[in-house]
Amino acid sequence: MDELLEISPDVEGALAVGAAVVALESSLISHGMARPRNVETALALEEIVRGEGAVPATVGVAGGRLKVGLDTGEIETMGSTDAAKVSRRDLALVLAQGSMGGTTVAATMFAAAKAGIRVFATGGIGGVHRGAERTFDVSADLEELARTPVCVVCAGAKNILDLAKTLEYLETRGVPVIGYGTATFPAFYTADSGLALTQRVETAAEAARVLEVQWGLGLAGGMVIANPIPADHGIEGAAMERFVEAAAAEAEALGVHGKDVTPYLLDKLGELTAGRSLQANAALLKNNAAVAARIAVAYARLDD
Ligand code: PSU
Ligand code: MN
Repeated sequence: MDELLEISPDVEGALAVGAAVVALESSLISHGMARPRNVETALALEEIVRGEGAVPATVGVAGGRLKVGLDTGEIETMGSTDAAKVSRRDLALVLAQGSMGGTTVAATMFAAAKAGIRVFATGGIGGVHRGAERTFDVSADLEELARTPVCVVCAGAKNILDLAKTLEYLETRGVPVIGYGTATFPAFYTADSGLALTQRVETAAEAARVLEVQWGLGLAGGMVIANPIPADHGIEGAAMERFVEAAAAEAEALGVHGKDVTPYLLDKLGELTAGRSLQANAALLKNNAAVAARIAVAYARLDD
């Protein structure tokens, strides 16, 4: 076994026979949601993936190893310990020091690719922050999407970010952003950001075929499958916009910066929406896990 990368036996077994596997992130558990909802949601996502006929692989860092396929005990520990937020640049230090870490989209993509997993479900990707022209705050998730061949199924990105700049950045870096049954980029809590997408698929089979062509051509990077929040769980765009502006203003006034910005804003939005943002978050995560599993199953079938 690789000393630094540990793949769980069921994930390894599935990969060995070319069966469908879906990676799941753990910064959601360490920083995205409070306990006990974080652990409940993480375990529910695994169940949904299994229900669609794929094997879940929750990624995280523990005991000096990058783990692909945390077990239930490890997920519970992650959810109740003070784990670090681990993006690409944090991997080496957190592994070297043997501490626990929840992996972001960037670090989860890196681990998934290393293990041979091609499909990953998350809530929302990081992106270009509002005011990035002053702060240079651009999530490492975007660079990872440009370089690492993993398909990320997400509900777009939160409008705590500058979504128009985020899409421009992805276009520049050659990352397909494909609407899943939608012609506009979803804004996480809100199904429609109003920003048009030029790429769209309707089914999991169609998405799987695009993956096959992307990597068959030797295009090295990843792909975003933008899957809107289910209609009955969305929060109205204008209301959300007011909450985001309030949260962002407070973060700026308090001097919150760097890796603390995203967790701070998420927490603040939970407060401002009286928990509605958390319910919406869980609903869209489950929806993304199901779609990712269907894409992974369709992708695995292409080789049969
Ligand atoms: N967006 C969300 N919820 C999250 C994150 C982003 O709506 O929990 C997390 C993801 O793990 C994402 C990370 O990869 O924050 C991005 O952080 P940063 O902007 O510091 O790169
Ligand atoms: Mn950042």
